[in-house]
Amino acid sequence: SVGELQPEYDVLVIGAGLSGCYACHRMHQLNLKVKVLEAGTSVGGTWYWNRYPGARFDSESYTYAFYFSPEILDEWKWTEHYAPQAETERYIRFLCDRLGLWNDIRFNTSITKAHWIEQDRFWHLTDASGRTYTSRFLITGIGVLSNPTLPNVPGVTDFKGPAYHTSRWPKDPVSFGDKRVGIIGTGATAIQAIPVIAETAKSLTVFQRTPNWAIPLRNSNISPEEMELIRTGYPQMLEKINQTRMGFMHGASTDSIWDSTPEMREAFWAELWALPGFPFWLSNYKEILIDEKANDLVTEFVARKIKERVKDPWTADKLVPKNHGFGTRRVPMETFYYEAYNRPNVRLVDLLETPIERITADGIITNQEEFKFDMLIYATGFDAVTGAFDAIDFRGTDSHSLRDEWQDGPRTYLGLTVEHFPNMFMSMGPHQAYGNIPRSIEYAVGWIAECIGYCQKQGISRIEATDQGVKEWTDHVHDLGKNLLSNKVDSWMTGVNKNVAGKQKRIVARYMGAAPEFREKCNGVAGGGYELFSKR
Ligand code: NA7
Repeated sequence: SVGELQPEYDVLVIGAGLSGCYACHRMHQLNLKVKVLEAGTSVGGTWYWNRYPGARFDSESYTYAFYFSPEILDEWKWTEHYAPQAETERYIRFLCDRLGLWNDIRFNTSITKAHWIEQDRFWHLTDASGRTYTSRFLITGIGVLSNPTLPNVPGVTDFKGPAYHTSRWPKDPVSFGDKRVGIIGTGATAIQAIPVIAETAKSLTVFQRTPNWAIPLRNSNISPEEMELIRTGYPQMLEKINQTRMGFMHGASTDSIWDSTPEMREAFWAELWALPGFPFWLSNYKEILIDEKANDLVTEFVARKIKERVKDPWTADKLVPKNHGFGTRRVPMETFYYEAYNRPNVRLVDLLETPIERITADGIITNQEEFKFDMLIYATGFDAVTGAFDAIDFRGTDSHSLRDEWQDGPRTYLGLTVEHFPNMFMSMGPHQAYGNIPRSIEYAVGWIAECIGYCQKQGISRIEATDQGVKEWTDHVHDLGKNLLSNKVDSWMTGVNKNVAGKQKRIVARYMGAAPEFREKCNGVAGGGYELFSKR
């Protein structure tokens, strides 16, 4: 009405990764005034920050991209089955060009506060320089793995040579040629970086706490003819992707491990092992991720594969995980990772046996030995899932603090909304189906856009998850994960980060049902006029 206070924007979006870029596009389609606020100097999110050596997809490039625009899908050509970071960054910039997003993204803008003010019913955001922004709706696209963490060891800032977290890698090329390099961590990131750094470093010392079950990626180039086949096959590919639990082309096998003889198992596993990418993890016997006995069998197979590839028996043994079974943490995909340890310039240090005592000006001291380095690399991971939320002071109605509300684990409705946080929507927040993340983003942002469109049409100025909605969804998400072995293991997927105070305890961070069921449930809520939301 005349004289009513208007916010600066209809919609503010935090983060210009895949979520933020797609959200910007969908808001354009609704003719809404939108601004995307991004901490970095360009678009890409995960694929902007993670430019460490060896960074690449370990999902097929053509399934790990957007499908919403047939024109964009048709025009873009991937050159590798598992795209390296630079190619993905180019792809996201291309998206922004084609969709005309650049003018609505503000860079170098790190949001520190996001407060809902009931008086004007606006979101009030503040950036690190103190500038404020207001909007009616808020969409977070702040990532699942975006808040990097350093090891909680004494002296972590004392090292005087170059030291990089893999997720804050410099844009200028880094050379390892004459350098003694130390790297801490052996997660998916380190497993990509180690073989590449080992090729040129004078020496590379790997500090491992928990080994992981990595399997071969088997990347290869895509010829123009093959790309042509991929392009014509997109509709069938999408049909398949839409049916699988994790949103990849690889569905779970319906075969029971208990119907197979040892010979049949061996043959099946050899077949899966030879395939590129995720099939060994995702298309394996249906019991391996829920039944400990089944898991033991497949674990034994992978242990054998690792030991065959590493020459030094001590190192080979240390690289085999002892405390968790195959597939119960995120499975890193590797390209000659294990062979890297056969090089004379690479050495493994087992931190379970010889823990780090401190980091010094020129290296690392364990309880056994002093190491001197010219460069240190922290491949130590992230304060995952809720970490990006904790880094911003989110306040809802009556100054409810999101950090406080989620202290014992996140509570959400559909993973998309939170009680006490009206008009706020999360893309890739906790309790969403992750798996193939771009697929999940396309769905989540699409749902959010439809909800905002609905509010516009119905004259709703304030929509908020109800207590009942949050309770039912949170209970449902907790139930879904009960049988999974992965929920009994510490990892970023269970919200554990030993470097962060208050993150020592396992939580249910993700929706662990099948992606089609997630979408069906969310579609039902929307179709019913946004059930269990309060609307005014
Ligand atoms: P991850 O998978 O969380 O790995 C982090 C690694 O760093 C892991 O090996 C940790 O050992 C290690 N770490 C962390 N803190 C320490 C300390 N204080 N001392 C020694 N070692 C430490 O992160 P990534 O970046 O590799 O991968 C993240 C995801 O990105 C990945 O799963 C894919 O989905 C893509 P720990 O296991 O905690 O013993």
